[in-house]
Amino acid sequence: MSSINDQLAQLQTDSLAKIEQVTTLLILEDIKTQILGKTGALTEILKGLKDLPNSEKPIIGQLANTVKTTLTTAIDSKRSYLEEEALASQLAQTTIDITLPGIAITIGKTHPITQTIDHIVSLCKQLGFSVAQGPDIETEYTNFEALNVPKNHPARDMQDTFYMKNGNVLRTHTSPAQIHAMTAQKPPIKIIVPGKVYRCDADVTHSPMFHQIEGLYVDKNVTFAHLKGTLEWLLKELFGKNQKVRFRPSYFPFTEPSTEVDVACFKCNGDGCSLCKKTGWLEILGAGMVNKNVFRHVDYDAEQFTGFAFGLGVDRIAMLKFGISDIRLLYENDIRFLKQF
Ligand code: FA5
Repeated sequence: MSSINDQLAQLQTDSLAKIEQVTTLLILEDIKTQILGKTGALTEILKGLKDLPNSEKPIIGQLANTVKTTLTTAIDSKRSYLEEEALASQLAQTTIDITLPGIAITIGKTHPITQTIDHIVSLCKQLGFSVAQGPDIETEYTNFEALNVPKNHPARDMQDTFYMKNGNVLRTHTSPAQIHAMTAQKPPIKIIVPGKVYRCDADVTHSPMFHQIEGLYVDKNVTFAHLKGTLEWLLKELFGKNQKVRFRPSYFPFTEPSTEVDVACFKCNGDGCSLCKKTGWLEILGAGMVNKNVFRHVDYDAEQFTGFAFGLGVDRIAMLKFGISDIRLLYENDIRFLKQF
């Protein structure tokens, strides 16, 4: 008995010393197998148990368990220590140097088109207009017929239309929003409708998708003077008092009389250049007094009410405001271009 007893004591002392000196997790696992594994030192010693008298077996068995627990505890605590040490050294290697310059975060800006829409909307609100919406897809009826442009009318050629397979159209202007608004509400009505419009048209001043802001004011005694005063004030606020502006007689089936407004070309200051097609002017809006035939479509009493409407070309206004000489730049999403506004 004393021999096994001694062997167990010796195993414990030697093993604790070895565990104490271990420096890596790999070696620790190796030592564990050598001591406590199926064919390890402890198992070897316990093979002698069978030769002991029965009375001594439980005492030695108990001792063996104590040794096993002591060594297992020592191995476990050494393992925790080594793991913590490995983690600490890994963290030390990956420390962030907070003195290094950071990566600059680019801050987005409002697109020049949106800036222009926001500006015009805020000016119109000062005049008492409220903001309404209309859909991008319209029926031929709302986009044309209700606006006094019957089928086969030559005025349909004024706007190169994108037709859909089901016969609907991508709205060619924001004017159908007039029909939606007047169908839903009786006069007085004073709204603006900003939105995207679509035409099969592309060059330096024409884009297949562009933006308009529709204006509509219907009440008793609304006259052309109200229209002219509104637009003159709006354009002065937008471009400054010195900007040259002209009103020209024009034709729209949905207004009578009608006008178009041009602003002196910013590129040549009115002398004539490729941007303004040698005219010295850029057309920015169409307008007029609402045609009585339109009132008939929405069941408004044309004897009692009059109204004016206008359609501003937002992209052209943005080009003038920011000095952009090609409308397509607005849609290329080149960050170097957009950063400038
Ligand atoms: C119209 O679209 C009328 N609905 C405007 C209107 C409304 C008249 C209410 C009377 C009453 P026009 O096709 O001229 O009109 O277009 C209006 C403005 O949109 C033009 O003055 C121009 O500034 C702009 N515009 C027209 N086509 C394009 C295009 N392809 N790209 C960019 N801007 C355009």
